[in-house]
Amino acid sequence: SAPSLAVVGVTGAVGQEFLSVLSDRDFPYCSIKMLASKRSAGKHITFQGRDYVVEELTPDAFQGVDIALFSAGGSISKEFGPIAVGKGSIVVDNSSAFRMDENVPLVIPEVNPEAMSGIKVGKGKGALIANPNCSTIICLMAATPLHQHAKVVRMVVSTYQAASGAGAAAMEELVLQTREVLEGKPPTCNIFNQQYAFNLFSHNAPVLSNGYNEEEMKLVNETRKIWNNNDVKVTATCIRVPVMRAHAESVNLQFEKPLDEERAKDILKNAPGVVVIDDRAANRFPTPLEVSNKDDVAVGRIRRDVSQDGDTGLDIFVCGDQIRKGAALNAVQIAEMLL
Ligand code: 11C
Repeated sequence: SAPSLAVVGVTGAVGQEFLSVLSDRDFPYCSIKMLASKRSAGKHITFQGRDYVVEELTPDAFQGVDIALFSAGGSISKEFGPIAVGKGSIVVDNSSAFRMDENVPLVIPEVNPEAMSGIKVGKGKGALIANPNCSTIICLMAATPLHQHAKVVRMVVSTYQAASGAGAAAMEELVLQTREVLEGKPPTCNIFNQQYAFNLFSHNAPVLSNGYNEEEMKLVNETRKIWNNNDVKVTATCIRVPVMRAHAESVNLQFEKPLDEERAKDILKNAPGVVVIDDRAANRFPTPLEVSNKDDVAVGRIRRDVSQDGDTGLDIFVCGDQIRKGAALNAVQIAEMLL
């Protein structure tokens, strides 16, 4: 029979996208609970023609829930994730709370589905599965098919990250600031501590003692875990740009074995969840706008890295919808594998 679902953080940007993706993919369910903080409890949500009242997230909310999709921030996941698991729910968690926990699979369905083998609905056992960070998902959707072919030994990532990664309030602030700057007014800076519209800045995640910010170290550590390879060398620079909801990433790859441009293009054209947009003559390559609200990650600028010997280096440019494949879609694909 169809599973019972709960969406935790349902009023947020990712929570709302969970509902769209569940609907688009005709995800089967017998019931669905809309859960959020006390502040949002009592709001009404229409989903698939039915009216739902948002319920306050409490430990009892998980009674009888088979699959709980969480996107309400790390502290909520830390508190309520284990409670849900204790009640027999399988939690797919979009926060960073459990990603690096060695007992928790960190999964991109197209990349490492085997990491969650054995976890299924109907076994009467709760479990936690972590959704990787959006920048990691988008990067690895393109890098993995090439890695499987020629083995990546080093990867250098530079990101251009959208407002959506910082939530619905950051998206609203980008709109507001753009209007204010155009009207010659000082921009309202509530979410970030500096002007965002017509600007860009180093990612807002906390900076660590090694000089990297947390977002950058997520790319390093999560890649190693997902590829099950602690030897791969990864470095990253993450930047927030005034784009609404899709991340772009420049990815430089160094391989163990040779891989030429044409072969790489063929591999990417055949990779699940990836589209190639690579028209050199027309200077047409992926853009955040054209992947917005789309499921597929787009790859282009596929070219030999002239700084490396032979065919052992490639540069690529990747764009993916942060809220969709970077968060909600990936989580719902994980949920599909539980059935
Ligand atoms: C961003 N990736 O684009 C971040 C937000 O670990 O899930 C999500 C942080 C996380 O700003």
